[in-house]
Order: sequence, then C-alpha cells, then structure tokens
Amino acid sequence: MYKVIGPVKSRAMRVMWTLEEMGEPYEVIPAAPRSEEARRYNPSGKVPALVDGEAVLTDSLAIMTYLADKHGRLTAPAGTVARAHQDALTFWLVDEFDAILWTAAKHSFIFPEDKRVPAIKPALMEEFSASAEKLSERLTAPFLMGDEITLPDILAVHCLNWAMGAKFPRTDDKLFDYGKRLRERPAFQAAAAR
Ligand SMILES: N[C@@H](CCC(=O)N[C@@H](CS)C(=O)NCC(=O)O)C(=O)O
Repeated sequence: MYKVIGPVKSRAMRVMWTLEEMGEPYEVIPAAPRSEEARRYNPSGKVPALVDGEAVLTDSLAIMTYLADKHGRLTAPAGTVARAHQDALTFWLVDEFDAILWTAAKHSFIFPEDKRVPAIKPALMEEFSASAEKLSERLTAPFLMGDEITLPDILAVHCLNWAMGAKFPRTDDKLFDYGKRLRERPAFQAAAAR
C-alpha cells in the first residue's frame, strides 16, 4: 500500500486527493514539515513524500505525475500534445499560484521574524488576483483541461483553498464556484478527512 508522508494541512493533501480520485488505498504518516520523521523520508525535511515499495519519491507534483502516469488516470498520456498543454498549465500554476502563496507563507511564519518582509504581501496578493483572473478566463469547460478532472485541477483547487486560508482576496464567482464544486467531490472530502 502507498504511504503518504505529511499532514493533510500541507501539500500532502494534493497527493491524498490524487490517490482518492484513483481509488488507490494509502496510509498517511502525518510527519510535520522539518520534523525528524519527515527527514527520514526526505533529507530536506520537506513534505510530501510518497513511499511505493522500496522507492521514496518527493515533491507533490512529481509524485502526482508519477501516480497519474502509472495508473493512467487524471492525465493526458505522456508524449502527447494534450499532455504538453496540460503540463504547461501545471507549471504555470506552480509559478503563479504555488510560488506566490509559498512566498507569502515564508514572510508570514516560515522565515525567522528578523528575515520577514511583511510589506511584500500586498504585491503578492495583487499578483495572485491577476493570475486568478487569467485562470478564470481559461476555465471554459467543467474542468481546466475539458470534461475530465486532471492534475492541474487538483493543484489549482488546493492553491485556491490555501489562498482562502491565507486571507488572500476572494476570486471572481466563476472560479469560486469551480473551487466549491471540486471540494464537494467525494474524493476531496475523503482526503480532507484524513
Ligand atoms: N515543491 C514542493 C514543496 C514542498 C514544501 O515546501 N512543503 C512544505 C509543507 S507544505 C514544507 O515541507 N516546508 C518545510 C520547509 O520548507 O522546510 C512540493 O510541491 O512538494
């Protein structure tokens, strides 16, 4: 059985949601970021990690892509044009959503107090809002890549939830309703309950 390392209130949630969508059983080891236990799986202390047999994999998107390719779910097949478009959206979300939220977190509670620059936060919020508008514009189907849920949906909704938790400005109704609809999925609910 897969083992997901990291608490549900971390990027490990993305991996749990991915596994729930695929109906794959897994165990959770809720090791806190930077804890000794987390370092046993990833020397950097970052979570999530995934244990698959003898292998220990790190980085949420690398893990999700591995699982999607392995099980042939939640992704266009590797080596197709559809996959290149999907990956472009994934990497855009990493740059414009995840990195912005992570920088805000660093300057709120991750960095030691004397290294934080709280004045950066309004600019980050503005940048996130501009990116959220772009994402909303490109949402022209039930899911970001069309009629089926794919990995970028999981990443986008995880980041939208993170943004709400971090008190970022609300997105437009279209993106808000999309996030709400995806959070209602049984797979999301099951992962969130871990
Ligand atoms: N790009 C990595 C980022 C992982 C990451 O930074 N995770 C946070 C928790 S959500 C963490 O472990 N932080 C501790 C640290 O950076 O030292 C991923 O997506 O897995």
